[in-house]
Amino acid sequence: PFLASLLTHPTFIEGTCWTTFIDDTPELFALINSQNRAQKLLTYLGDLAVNGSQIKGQIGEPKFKGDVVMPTLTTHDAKTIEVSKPCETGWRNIIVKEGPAAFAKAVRANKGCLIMDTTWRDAHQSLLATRVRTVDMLNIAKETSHALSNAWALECWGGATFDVAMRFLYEDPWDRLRKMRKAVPNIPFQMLLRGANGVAYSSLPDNAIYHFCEQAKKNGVDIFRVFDALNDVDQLEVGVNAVLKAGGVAEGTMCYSGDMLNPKKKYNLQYYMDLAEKIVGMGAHVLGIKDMAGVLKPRAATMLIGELRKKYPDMPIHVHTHDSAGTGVASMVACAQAGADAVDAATDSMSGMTSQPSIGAILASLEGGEFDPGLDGHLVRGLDAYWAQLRLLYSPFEAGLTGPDPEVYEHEIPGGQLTNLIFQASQQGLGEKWAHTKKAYEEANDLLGDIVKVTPTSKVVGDLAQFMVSNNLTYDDVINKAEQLDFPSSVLEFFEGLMGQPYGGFPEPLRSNALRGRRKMDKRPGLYLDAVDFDKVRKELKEKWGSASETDVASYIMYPKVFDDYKKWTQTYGDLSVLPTRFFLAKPQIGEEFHVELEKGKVLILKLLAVGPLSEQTGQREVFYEMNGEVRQVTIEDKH
Ligand code: 3PY
Ligand code: ZN
Repeated sequence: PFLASLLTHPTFIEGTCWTTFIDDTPELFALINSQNRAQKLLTYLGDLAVNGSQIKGQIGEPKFKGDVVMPTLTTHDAKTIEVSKPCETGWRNIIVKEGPAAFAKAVRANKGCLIMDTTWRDAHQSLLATRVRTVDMLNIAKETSHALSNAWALECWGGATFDVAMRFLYEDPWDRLRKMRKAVPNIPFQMLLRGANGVAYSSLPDNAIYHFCEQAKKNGVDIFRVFDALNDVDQLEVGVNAVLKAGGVAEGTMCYSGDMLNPKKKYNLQYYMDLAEKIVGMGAHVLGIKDMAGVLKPRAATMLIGELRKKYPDMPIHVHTHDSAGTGVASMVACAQAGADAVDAATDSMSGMTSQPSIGAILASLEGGEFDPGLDGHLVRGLDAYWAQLRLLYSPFEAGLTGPDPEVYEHEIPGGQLTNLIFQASQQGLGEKWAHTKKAYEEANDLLGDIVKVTPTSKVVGDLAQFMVSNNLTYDDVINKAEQLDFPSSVLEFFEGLMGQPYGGFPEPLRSNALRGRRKMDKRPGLYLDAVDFDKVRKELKEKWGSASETDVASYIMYPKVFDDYKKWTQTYGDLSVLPTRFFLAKPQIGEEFHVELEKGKVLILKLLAVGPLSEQTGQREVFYEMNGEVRQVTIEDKH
């Protein structure tokens, strides 16, 4: 019917030029577009039916097979919340109307300790390989805007979500941001920015970071947690300045490492106090403390936050942790009591272990007291009823964590990386090899000079550890044979200075012996990099893909190859961010009906009818789907 309407359209018959035709007949063009999208979607669904999921990291099918039941939100005094529209009250209004400094002042004046919910970013980055898709955030967005209306923020963007969205989920991270923003107008959105590395794994030219922050602010980010993986203040300052220029709330952050309570350790109270002074001096609006491995013990938290609070009475303090050792709730409660303005937590079913501590547990611990976060535990539990189902929907990405790992105090592996390493080790039986990996990680860290470990430096330590395990190298072997060893590239990049300067300097002679004549940067890499030529990038993208939005430009600068692969993929399969996750990860039952809303009001009703036999000649199969009542057929190569 579509082709018939096209061929009989008067403009087409008259043979008027095609572009005028598109301009003058938008309804028909929209039809072509949606027919195209539908066809691409069918190609994806057909491929999934024949070849199974090609999503990297997926093992098996979701445990959750039914329809997700949406929660009813009921307050502690049994009132049901009407969620057809998003809530409009929240801390974001202050940021929007009065700006970052007023926000900082207002949160300081607030008596309780606010909560940032990390469910949409770090929780799934730490537990489910960052695989939670846009559609699943959007489906609970309105409810979230109500239940968490008094939250400090939703951490929902940046960190690994940026590249994983494109690389593994074939989604545009900017599109995710815009859609979430529309659905949650009231709660500040917070992102994680890796200082001069942006959301990449090593430094970019300064103007790329400025451009990125400008786009992030324009598209919906309010608060930027800016850190540097070595606590290198020069690297950190690039990010903070870019956020200030973009008009965002700058949360200048120090990464907490080691054990402040142990006098033999490198990073002591004085180290953090000196660092805080520099961060405050940069003009950051908020002081962030990022305990990426979950090694900030409650007593250390009391001491650190207490000292910072005394020295900086006007500066909001926001603390992040991971619950790897099982002490997350105790530490965050200690932070609240010592004067922190906000602490991080995740929805209960997405909390604990390598994720953030449970929001319900923190609320229960602070409820009714001086530092009550001001959230209704009943509403928060309502949201969790949704996430409990989603956790099962994403079961193919579970790492199989079973309990806390207090050994984290020794190996100091950050949450997300710990999950990855446990997962890899569990594939090999989690036996002796896992114990070896943890030990090797500790030794690799010592070899590199006991560095701060978080993306990207945690990868350097992890790569060196794996290199030692697979080549049977001891600590002494690495030192003694450095001149002959073929070190992993991340280790060489670190030694070159591409990730900034470590506190206390690089380990010598290991650095020189490993680099063997490669360059050594002793200042921040941005000073050596050529500025990005934005016009050139825009032109290149237009030539390749026909268009170049400013957010495309930003994605391409961060991840050129990942962006190109993502674009290629969407040419074949279209934008699949709208496809419900169960049908993105696995084929439906034969005859099972499901709906996809391609765009507002344009719903496809789909049903898998049959997968045909393998054709010996072509190696292909026919897949039959019913789409809005019509039988459609796609031919798919069988890759088995
Ligand atoms: C990231 O950089 O993605 C992190 O989550 C670091 O903790
Ligand atoms: Zn984290």
